[in-house]
Amino acid sequence: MRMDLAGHAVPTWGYGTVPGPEIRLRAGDTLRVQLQNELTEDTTVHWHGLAPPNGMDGVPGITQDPVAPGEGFTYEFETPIPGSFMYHAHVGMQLDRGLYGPLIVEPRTEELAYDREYTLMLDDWRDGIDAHAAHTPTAEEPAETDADPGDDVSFGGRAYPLLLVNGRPPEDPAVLEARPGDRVRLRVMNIAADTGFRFAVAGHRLTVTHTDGMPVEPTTVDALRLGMGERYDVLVDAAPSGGVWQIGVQPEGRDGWGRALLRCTGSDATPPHRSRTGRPS
Ligand SMILES: [Cu+2]
Repeated sequence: MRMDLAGHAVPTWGYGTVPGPEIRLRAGDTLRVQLQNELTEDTTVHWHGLAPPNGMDGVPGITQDPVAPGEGFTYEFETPIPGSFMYHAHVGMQLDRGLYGPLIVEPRTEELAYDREYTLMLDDWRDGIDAHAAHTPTAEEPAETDADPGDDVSFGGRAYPLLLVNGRPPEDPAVLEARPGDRVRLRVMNIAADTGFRFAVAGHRLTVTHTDGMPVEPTTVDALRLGMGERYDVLVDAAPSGGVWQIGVQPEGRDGWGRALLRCTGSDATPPHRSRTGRPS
């Protein structure tokens, strides 16, 4: 498929959209997903954070035979535990592309009170990006033969120059709408292959209610750190005065940033765009 990165159509592999369609069910429901492999190589789907029977867990060679090109597989299992989860391809580097999506299991009775909710999937990205700085020898980065073997590996996301929030680069951010004073539930998920993130909402505090799908003693913080695969559910009270606020995502240990916007009804202002180094442009 092609996806739009701020006006640039880039080729990638995805489940129709990036992220893929949200799967939402209730605790105790049966998840049933028909996979049809239209890729040129084997694939499987892994249900990140869920605990399905082994044969449905999508780890090729360990829990499931890979699904060959042109073949299909029906995933079917019960989802007894509520929480914020993810699904993604689990063959080779397929997860590095767009083959992922959110999976929400709602509790039978929701104990949290909030006015609206959004899911934010944080990703590091390279498909369609020409300048793979970390893979091109430069004066600063000598050719691989002279380099530390570690340079062959993208520690800290160096091979993923772009950061996406819900499949969108900072130049074209997702906009979360709320009314002033709304209590907003955010399900924040790190689906990146190689990047830890710091996450914050300008001018707002975050009350953490769940980590990795499990309820925790509510804790109010300024920012979160999410390792790869982690999910945090937070409550945010949109500013009573309204306005447009940056939802900022900063990679740990390197330059760059990603963002979405929290826009209160009646506010048209757009915060100034900032360059990928985080400095105003
Ligand atoms: Cu996973």
